[in-house]
This record gives sequence, C-alpha cells and structure tokens, in this order.
Amino acid sequence: MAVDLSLQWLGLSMASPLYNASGVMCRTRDELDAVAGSAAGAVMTKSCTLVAREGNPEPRYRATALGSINSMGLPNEGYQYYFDYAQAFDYRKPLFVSIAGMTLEDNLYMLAALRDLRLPCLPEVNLSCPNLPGKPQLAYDFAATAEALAAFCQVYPGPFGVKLPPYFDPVHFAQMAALLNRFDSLRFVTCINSVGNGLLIDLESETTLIKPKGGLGGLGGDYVLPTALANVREFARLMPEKHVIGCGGIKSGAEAFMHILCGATAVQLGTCLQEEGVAAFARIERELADLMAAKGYTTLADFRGRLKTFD
Ligand code: RRO
Repeated sequence: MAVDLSLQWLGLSMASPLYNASGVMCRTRDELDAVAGSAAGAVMTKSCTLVAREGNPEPRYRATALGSINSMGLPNEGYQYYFDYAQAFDYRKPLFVSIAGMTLEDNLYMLAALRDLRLPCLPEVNLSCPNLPGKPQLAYDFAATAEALAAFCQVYPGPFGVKLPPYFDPVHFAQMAALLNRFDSLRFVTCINSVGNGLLIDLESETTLIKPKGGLGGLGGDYVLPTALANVREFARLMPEKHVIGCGGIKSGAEAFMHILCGATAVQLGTCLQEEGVAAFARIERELADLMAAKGYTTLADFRGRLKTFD
C-alpha cells in the first residue's frame, strides 16, 4: 500500500510533515542549507533579533538519555542575515522565518521589513523564549500577548504564526485559544517551545549541566512529549480554524504519528535533530510511513486529529 506523507496548507506544499524546530540547525547559512538539502518538508530559521547576539555563556546546551536542556540566550546573526537568506532561497520547499524581537517595537520593525520584501516565506513570531535573564516569556502574560498580536496584525497583513510555550491548565488553554481566535491572520501556532526553567544536575560532580541562570534552562526531548501532545491536542480542539504545528519529543515515527493524531498539521524536530543531524528526517519519515502502512492509513488526513478518548 503506497503511503503519501505530503500535505498542503496555507497554500504551501510539503513533501513531508517534518521540519526543524527553530533553534536547531538553523543559525547559519550552512545549517539552513543542510536542512534545505535534506528530506525535511520545510526549513525554519533561528529566532532573530534586530542586532546579532552571541547568546549566553557556555556550556549552554546538554543532552541526556531523556532529552535536553538549553539556555542558549538567543544567539543569532541578526534579522538582516535571515532576510537575506530568505531573498536568496529557492522555495522548492517552504521557508519559515522565526522572529524574536527584544521589544514589541523590534518585532514590529522586523515584520514591517519582511512585509516590504514580499517574499513567499511565512513568519513564526516567537512569544516564548525562556532563556533571557530577567525577561519573562511574553505568552505567559495574556494581556501583553493580545496587545502584541493586535499590533502585529496592524503592521503585517499576511498570514503568520506564533511559537507558544507550554501551558499546564485547562483554563489557560481556553483563555489563550479564545485570545488567539480573535486574530484571523494568525494562521498557525507552534506548540511547544521548550518547557522553561527546568534544572538538570550531574550527580557525580553535583553540578548543574549548563552554566547560565544558575543551571536553569528549557527542556526538550522525552521530558516534554506528554506536555507537547496535550498542548497540540487542546489547541487543535479549541482553534479549529487554525493550524497547530507540533513540536516536542519527536524522535521516531511513533511520536510524529501521535502529534498528528492529536491534530498537528505538521511537526518539528528539536532535540532529536540536534543529536542525530539531518539524517533524522529521512529515518523518521520512513518510520512514520511504515507505521501508517501497518495501520492501513495512506495519507496524514486519514488519522489527523482522530485521537480517541474514553468519553
Ligand atoms: O535561544 C534560546 O535560548 C532559546 C529560544 Br530563543 C527559544 O525560544 N527556546 C529555547 O529553548 N531556547
């Protein structure tokens, strides 16, 4: 039975639902080209600021048997670097540009600049960086998020998306979904960013695994899969007119399948891609196709959002 992993959404065509999470394999042109040249269905850039940043001191990323912790601190080459990349891109697959201004004004400036370029790429505005000392995640402040989204829509007329942090309470899912549903040109949300401010410890040396923020950092990998699935599921249910992109804990075809079963239109690889490199895309696509074939599904639409519950 031939399995088809392709999808169409927002006028975009993807041969596969897998692409890189912002932050992984996407800071430099070489890394972006490697994703573009791989089996990934799309390419995402590192979140950018107006001015290039070095980020936090090292060690700032560590992987364990169960996932990863990072406090990179938004190292990036500055928005112009990624916009230049977007101008030179061949668009044989979709390109998403992640934006993470240090202020609302910075985000508006970058969105206006992107608008004026009239490129076929789509912005994903990062409302959820957990690693800037002294700076809380915007998307945990619902009033500030509403204000920011209204301003984005004023400046940027095209479709755009946001990267959300994980939420942990049904009331917060409902409040955030109601807020996001007010903005028609907000067409997709990516769930989830890393689970912020975890702490991993090396038992032998009794030391934190990473240096910034006394060892606190965003968790990814196995640690976050159930949280990611819950966020995908709830936002997909509460925002039927929008696309939810799943991110968190995907390391094989099984987790990719679960994200899509929860309602994800497409899915992103973070920790697994960082650890395995771009070969992960072809491997997980093969595993997803095999799993679908074994279950008798031939397209992603056959099972997307069809999670069964006991009630
Ligand atoms: O660069 C980072 O420290 C970082 C960012 Br901007 C983000 O959104 N999520 C994350 O885990 N790390």
